[in-house]
Amino acid sequence: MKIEKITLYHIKLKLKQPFETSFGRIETKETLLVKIESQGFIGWGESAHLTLPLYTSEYLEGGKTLLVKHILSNILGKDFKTPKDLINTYSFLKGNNISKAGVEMALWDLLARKKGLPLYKMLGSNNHSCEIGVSIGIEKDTKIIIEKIKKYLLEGYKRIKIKIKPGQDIEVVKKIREVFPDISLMVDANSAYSLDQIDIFKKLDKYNLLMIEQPLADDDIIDHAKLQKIINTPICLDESIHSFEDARKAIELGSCKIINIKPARVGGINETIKIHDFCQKRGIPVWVGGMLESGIGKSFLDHIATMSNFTLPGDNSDSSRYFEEDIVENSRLQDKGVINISDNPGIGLEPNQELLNKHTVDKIIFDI
Ligand code: OSB
Ligand code: MG
Repeated sequence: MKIEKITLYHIKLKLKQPFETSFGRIETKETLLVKIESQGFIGWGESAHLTLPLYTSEYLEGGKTLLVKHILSNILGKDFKTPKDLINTYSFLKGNNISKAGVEMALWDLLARKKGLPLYKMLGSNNHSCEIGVSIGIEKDTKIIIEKIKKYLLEGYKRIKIKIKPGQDIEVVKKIREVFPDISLMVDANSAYSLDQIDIFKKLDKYNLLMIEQPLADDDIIDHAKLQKIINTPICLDESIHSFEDARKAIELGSCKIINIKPARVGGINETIKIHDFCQKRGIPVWVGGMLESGIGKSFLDHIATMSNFTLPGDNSDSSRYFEEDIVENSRLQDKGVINISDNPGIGLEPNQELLNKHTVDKIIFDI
């Protein structure tokens, strides 16, 4: 389809509560929405950057410049039959997967809408629901985390993830396990540790955690393999996996038993499918990770999480978990920790125009 018009929206959504991880604290989610238009159809995508390069080396202003100057301006007026055709136009640009993912996903949405198919059918799934978990940030007092867990369990979330950092790890898990001995619980360290701190992981190993997400540095897949040999709890990689090649190498080395696939981090849906299929062949379960996306980005995660090897609940929580006000309203039906995806074409929803205008801080239009 020939791309006739592109609009890039830079939006700001206030979080209900700050979200703290070992790399920092996020109070407002800034994110980029990509809208592409062709033959009367519209496709939406989201490049869910963070404002600073704390999680990966990408960050919003850098990604925005790249999109404006070198990606969006270059694809305007071009004709794409498949997402691969689109990827070929920018694959010479290294990295910057979060930026690329927003455009790639917008094309998937556009192609699905043109065909009149919900995205999950384009991905080959027949299943139209997925189970969701929730990711809880670091708090000063573990009592606050315990209250949050109670609330989220009542809302039906199927898996609880808590963020840890040195000094706020074993004790926090111990206290949570005293109150909730059997819940599906995992921890995410966001690369805050090194192998010198192996004793911490040996202790965490006793708490029957579903997995430990990204304990060591993103480029430390050798040390992750050493750690995985010593502990029984499965290691899940997040930051280390930017591509199918990264996943292949990590699995070959035994660096993890689970992978968190974030379409944003790997450049979109094409790479997501490659990683998903490879992991399935190797018996590595996957789940869909999030970047505190708006309802647009999250709805992609819902569709993706229907694929057959996404056997663990994802971080595609409901908008009500994140924002005072999202740009998508009442969109993603949540029934006791399960998202039931609509059969509308594409991702099946659009931003509310009024809310989008209200939360847009910058808008750039490309027109032929
Ligand atoms: O490590 O998975 C992560 C949010 C921003 C950056 C990195 C991470 C996260 C989360 C929250 O854990 C995921 C979500 O609920 O969207
Ligand atoms: Mg993570």
